[in-house]
Amino acid sequence: MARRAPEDDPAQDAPEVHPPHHAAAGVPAVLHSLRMAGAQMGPRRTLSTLLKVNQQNGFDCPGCAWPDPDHPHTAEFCENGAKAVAEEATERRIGREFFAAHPVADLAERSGYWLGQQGRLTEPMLLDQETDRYVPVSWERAFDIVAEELAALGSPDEAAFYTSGRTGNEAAFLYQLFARQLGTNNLPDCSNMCHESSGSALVETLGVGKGSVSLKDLHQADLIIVAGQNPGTNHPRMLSALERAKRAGARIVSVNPLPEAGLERFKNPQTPRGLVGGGTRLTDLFLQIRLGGDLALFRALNLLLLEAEEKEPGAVLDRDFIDRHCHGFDDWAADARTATSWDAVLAATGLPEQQIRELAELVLGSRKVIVCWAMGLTQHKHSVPTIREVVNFLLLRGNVGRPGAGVCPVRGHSNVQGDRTMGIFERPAETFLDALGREFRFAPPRHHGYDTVDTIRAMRDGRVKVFFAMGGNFVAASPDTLATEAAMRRCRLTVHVSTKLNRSHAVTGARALILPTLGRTDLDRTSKGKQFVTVEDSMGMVHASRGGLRPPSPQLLSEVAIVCRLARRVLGPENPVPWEDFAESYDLIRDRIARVVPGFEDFNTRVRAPGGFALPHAPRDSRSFPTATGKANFTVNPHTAPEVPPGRLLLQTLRSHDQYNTTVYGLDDRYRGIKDGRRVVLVNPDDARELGLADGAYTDLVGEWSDGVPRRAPHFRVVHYPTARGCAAAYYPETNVLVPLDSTADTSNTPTSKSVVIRFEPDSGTA
Ligand SMILES: Nc1nc2c(c(=O)[nH]1)N[C@H]1C(S)=C(S)[C@@H](COP(=O)(O)OP(=O)(O)OC[C@H]3O[C@@H](n4cnc5c(=O)[nH]c(N)nc54)[C@H](O)[C@@H]3O)O[C@H]1N2
Ligand SMILES: Nc1nc2c(c(=O)[nH]1)N[C@H]1C(S)=C(S)[C@@H](COP(=O)(O)OP(=O)(O)OC[C@H]3O[C@@H](n4cnc5c(=O)[nH]c(N)nc54)[C@H](O)[C@@H]3O)O[C@H]1N2
Ligand code: SF4
Ligand SMILES: [Mo]
Repeated sequence: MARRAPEDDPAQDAPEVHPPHHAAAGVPAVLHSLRMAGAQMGPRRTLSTLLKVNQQNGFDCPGCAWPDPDHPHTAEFCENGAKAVAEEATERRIGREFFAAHPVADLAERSGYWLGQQGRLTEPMLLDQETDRYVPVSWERAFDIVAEELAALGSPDEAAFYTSGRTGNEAAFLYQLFARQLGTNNLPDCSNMCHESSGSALVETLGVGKGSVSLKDLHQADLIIVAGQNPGTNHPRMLSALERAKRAGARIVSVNPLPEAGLERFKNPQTPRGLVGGGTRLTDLFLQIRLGGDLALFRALNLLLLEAEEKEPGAVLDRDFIDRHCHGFDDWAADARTATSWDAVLAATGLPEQQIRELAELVLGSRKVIVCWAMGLTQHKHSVPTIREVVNFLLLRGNVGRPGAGVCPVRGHSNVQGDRTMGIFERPAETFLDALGREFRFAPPRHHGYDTVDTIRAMRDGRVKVFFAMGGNFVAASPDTLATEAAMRRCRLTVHVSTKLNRSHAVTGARALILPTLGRTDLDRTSKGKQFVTVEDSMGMVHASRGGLRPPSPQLLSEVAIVCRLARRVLGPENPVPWEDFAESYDLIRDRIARVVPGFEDFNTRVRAPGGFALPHAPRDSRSFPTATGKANFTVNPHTAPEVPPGRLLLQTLRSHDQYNTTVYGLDDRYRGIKDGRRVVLVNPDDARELGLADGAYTDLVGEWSDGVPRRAPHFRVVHYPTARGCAAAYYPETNVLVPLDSTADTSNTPTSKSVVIRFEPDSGTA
């Protein structure tokens, strides 16, 4: 199990540790981003490329799904956006010589960091099993191979088509059309591991699985609760919005086991005050909650609101809204009154009762409330009930569907929300399939497909034999690394449409293809001229993205072209979909989207307007709720909290400041004071003392789960860190080996990456 990385692959297990920071951004962020971008792109390309990020005629930042302001600054990007751009627009290249020099066994020994640092992929490659090396292959031959393997399947459901959330709307729409014309709904995506719990909870309670607020709402709110999210690292420009709200008088509450620097104080690099002054203090109240304690917190908060209403009827709850627009209030209230136990709340949250009362007072003093959240709320067993309880909280005072108020699940990948809107979903709505079938004159499959976890199970059991990925790094991002790798190796064929090398190219099926593609920053030109793609941000704004850089190699095809050529090859010349025309003119694809997907009427015209357009959102626009009851649903969510046996801690697996999911940009986590290493485990000093874990000691992390399978992540440096008691933190994907495949959220089936029970065992050596 223990292995030593090759000489030129820096060891990531000898970090320097400094005290955590208390403010985010400022001058160091600017310098840091320029340094990283300069190293990948050189000074000229750095400047010209970065000035096109998030501009009207530029490209959408591939960093995250945070929306752009109406009036962008000249430099409308953040430190991590710059890193995401640099990672893609790098001038480093890898071609056939690289693959000739590195057998797959060698690639499999490398760190994800090293793989990503090699540069952009430049030509299609096929794994040659004889020599254990990738060799060049023509596009024609590559598509033939996929077609042969698909034709050999007993059923189209023996193939799975994964999507990561960077893929633009046009490619996503065609990709799902291709899968459904083939006859399967096996369309797992990164969302299954990400905000699926938000979608599940919001569809059931509000009727729309997306956030209900715009940037303007955020600017106008009186109270913003940020729970389970680290925007300073993962959505840095959200800090500008929080700063603006704060200046307008909003209060900000952060709910997090970690005191994240970005939520404490923000030094806005776009303002002189941010560059030279002390910046803006953001958080008014910090609730240092235990992992998985949020359901208990919101239950308690809601009970306090109910009690306040009972003391002063009519003064607290929005009775008019509840009566007119909601369903299930009485059942909810009966449960809240009788079944909330303060002992259970205090144990689950680890918070003093006084702090929860303080939060309730803030709520009572605020007319317009928004709750923002990310992975800290979505990756637990009880995530769906937790988010449903957040909805109860907002409904009580009518905080949905009016300015300055609402739900704000902050999405991750830059087009993950758009991909879902385009039909990348293993459980599509009947109405969507009806429209798709009508438009393209075919009968889409109606039975549900596999999500990410079910795809892994199916590959493991030999029920899925061809795995195709439109972007992403399935092997490293998925839970239970060893189980996922074994599943992947059982496939007959694995195919990755990718921009950069990653671990999923090194752990493959019997046959494997790497299909290199254009990224967001690349110019996409066809016989019909320059093409652009479109994306949807976390707040339902759709806009155009135009890459401008000369592609890394003339051999690359766009994602759209890859889908079109593959579909034609697999579905045959008789297939009536005009794949060839779509590949040349993306306007033709948008015309079809306009006819199939509600809200995209007149797509081609509206998306050309500066700033794009907003998709409809019934609860936000008209306080109508397309749920099963036709109203916004209050739901009863019984108390649940993770149980941790004595001598164990609950581990969350999270992101450092120098990574984008499985892409590691560098080895520092600046705000948390970690430098030059990633194998660290953050432990509360009091827990560490009880467990005999000295700061600086090395330890193995061993996962505990009811299936009894041993799961070990060796050789982590202990860092005494001010996290909540009973909780630990370590980076993903190094710790994915500890997340059991079958430990998933109820309803959404999302892996429980934020609650893994671990024990500590003596260091077994190098990782
Ligand atoms: N630079 C950069 N940007 C990114 C990404 C990236 O990797 N790098 N990834 C993108 C993607 S795909 C996504 S989904 C988002 C992820 O954005 P985040 O969700 O912010 O990412 P995580 O690092 O997983 O951080 C989870 C946060 O929730 C807290 N937390 C964990 N468990 C709990 C809990 O039980 N309760 C509460 N209240 N808090 C908890 C953690 O302490 C941490 O602050 O970011 C996107 N943006
Ligand atoms: N333990 C643990 N596991 C997690 C999480 C966690 O918090 N903890 N978070 C989960 C979450 S929120 C998510 S979203 C998933 C992420 O899962 P994925 O989306 O599968 O993973 P990424 O690391 O974002 O994928 C990076 C790869 O995408 C490719 N790529 C980049 N840009 C493009 C492009 O424009 N086109 C194409 N075709 N390819 C491109 C590159 O080859 C790069 O190596 O991981 C999940 N896994
Ligand atoms: S906040 Fe996200 S989308 Fe905006 S510039 Fe930063 S990384 Fe890019
Ligand atoms: Mo995500």
